[in-house]
Amino acid sequence: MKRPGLMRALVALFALITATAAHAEDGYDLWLRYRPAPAAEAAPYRAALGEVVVEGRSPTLAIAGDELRRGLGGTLGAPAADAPPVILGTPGSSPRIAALRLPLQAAGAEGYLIRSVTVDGRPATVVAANSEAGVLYGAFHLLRLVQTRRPIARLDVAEAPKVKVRVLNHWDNLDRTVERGYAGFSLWDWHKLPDWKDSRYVDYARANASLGINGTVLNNVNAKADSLTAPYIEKAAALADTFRPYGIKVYLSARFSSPIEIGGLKTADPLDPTVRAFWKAKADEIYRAIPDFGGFLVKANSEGQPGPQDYGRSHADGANMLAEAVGPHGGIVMWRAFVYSNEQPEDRAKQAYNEFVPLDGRFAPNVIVQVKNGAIDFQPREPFHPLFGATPKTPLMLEVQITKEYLGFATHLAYLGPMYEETLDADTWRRGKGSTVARVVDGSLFGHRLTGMAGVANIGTDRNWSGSQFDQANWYVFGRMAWDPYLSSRDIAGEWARMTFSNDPRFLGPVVDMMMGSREAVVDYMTPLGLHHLMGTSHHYGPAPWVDDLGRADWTPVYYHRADAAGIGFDRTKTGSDAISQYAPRAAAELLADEKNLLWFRHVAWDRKVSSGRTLWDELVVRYTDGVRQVSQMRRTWAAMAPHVDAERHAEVAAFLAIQEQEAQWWRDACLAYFQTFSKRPLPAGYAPPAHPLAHYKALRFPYAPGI
Ligand code: GCV
Repeated sequence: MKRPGLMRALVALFALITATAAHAEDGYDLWLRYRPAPAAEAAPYRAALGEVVVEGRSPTLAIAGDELRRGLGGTLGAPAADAPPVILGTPGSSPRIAALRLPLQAAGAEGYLIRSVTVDGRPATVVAANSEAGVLYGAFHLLRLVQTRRPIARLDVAEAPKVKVRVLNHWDNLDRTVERGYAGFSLWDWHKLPDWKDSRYVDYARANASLGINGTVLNNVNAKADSLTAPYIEKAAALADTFRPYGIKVYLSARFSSPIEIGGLKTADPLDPTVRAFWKAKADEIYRAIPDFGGFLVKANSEGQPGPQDYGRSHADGANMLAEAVGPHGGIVMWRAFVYSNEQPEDRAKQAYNEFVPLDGRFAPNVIVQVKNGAIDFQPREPFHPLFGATPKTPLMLEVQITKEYLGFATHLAYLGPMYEETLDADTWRRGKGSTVARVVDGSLFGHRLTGMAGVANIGTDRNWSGSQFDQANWYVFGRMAWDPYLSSRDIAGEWARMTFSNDPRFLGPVVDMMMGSREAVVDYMTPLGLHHLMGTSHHYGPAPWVDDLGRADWTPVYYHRADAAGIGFDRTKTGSDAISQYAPRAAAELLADEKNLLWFRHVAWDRKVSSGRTLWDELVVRYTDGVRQVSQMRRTWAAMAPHVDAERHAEVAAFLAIQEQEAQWWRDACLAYFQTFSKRPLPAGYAPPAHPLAHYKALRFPYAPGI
């Protein structure tokens, strides 16, 4: 008996099941999803990109070929027999590439060319580089063009990284907790290493290589000396072996007091010959296990960490001692400038500059000083760090946080591209107009060849790697900007959204706009107009602007906002701490003129009129409220994207946005309830009072907040 209705229903059900299965995604694949393109979109790529031909044999070249086959196969299906081949290799690995005599000089050690060429009288696409890592980067670039549906007829791409050291800093502890980590536990399974290598290590390496990230610091800057003992060196070597074919070097954070803790010495004084011998021997031992070891990252004399000042020595003495140990092996030392001490009466924002500017010119050539984007600590907004541009003889690398310690952890959607861009584009005016932080970072301002950019990783064991789907975008944008600090954050957001979700313009327009506004929304509902460090004690979750009783004044919010009956804000002009004088005069003038920094640099009367024509108090209420409104708008935007996103990821983002909206409201209400006790002014008409009395917010406790 024919039952066409039932048959149709079954066919429809089957189609639904397969479609759902095909589209069920949890974010594990990141931006390397390689989902099938609709036939019409695939057609020009299928016609242009045929079989992948790897010329030469090496693990890295094989990986590049496999990735291209996987990516093109997934996106376009099996290669068409008559489509021009894609040929990969270096002039050294491939006589055919050598015969093309491509202009590879400018590609340097890690760059590449992608060209439409003629090989053996037939059209072909060639991905060529001087090094195998360059070929791998080129392969990922070609995939990106396909994934983002860029034109590929007559390809002529030439790329080289503008920054040499492009590293993730993992604040991962040996027990697998992650300081300021909101994505589960550390990926590194130290206990099972070196014998068991989790397959995730390879996917981690693939993701990084796809962005051009070429280094990873495995352990927390608040380091344990154990990381430098023989068993842990062997474990790190196993990771280094896995990452090597992906062009990724391993680095370690070094605890300055290791000579005492694991070397049996009585001192860690950097000028003591036995201490120097310890570090030399330790470096030799590491290089025997990891011949391409990148070097050390050091947090010294900061937040209780040991350092050279414990022995009356300078940061340069400490850094140079380690530089001497790794130098013969080609290693570097990344010495952090994140130093401040509450024993000093000086404004915390001034201390790193005061410490490091006098040392300019005293660091060994293989030392680079690592400087956070701002002078306090990864706040939602900070003016650029005054050290940028102030040490012409010392290379500085930029450190940004990818993890969102102060921006709502994993559940707040905040795309950090605009924040990185704001710092990189900032003009230090140290060598006239255009002396941007990007030019300090890429070395062009003062002619440095050792250059770098570091991102504090947001990666953990969560299936989605970063704690949320949109936090993957922050890993992505860090990598892309470390490769080229002049890229636009909007373009990168578009790229990421295309690869991670959809190429549909009905998705891209609203979602890229949402991403671009998202960090500003956080600034508005947490710390508008230059306020900073109002977060809960130690865990930094939620608002606690009232905290005034910690062991150190410079960890309390009241130290930073200084609200009183007269007004609010930290006077860093001449009448106050004069931190502004650490900037070049033109830069100082620009920073002071920008209302975004108002309360960073000035204590302002509650009734002073701001640019909107409102009083400062009213403006604060408006900004806090608007931050919440923006998140509500983000929720609506995302809800409308359901047709374009698989159900699982859509639901996760929607749920997190709901949390963000509640927490934005909490931030607004708690801060306004507290600041109103000083301003003693009513909220402007039409603005709702806080939902609870101040005591309610003050009583909240979060002893198990993540990331501590
Ligand atoms: C790794 C901030 C964080 C600390 C971090 C420190 C640093 O203070 O709260 O967790 O320590 O920065 O960058 O060293």
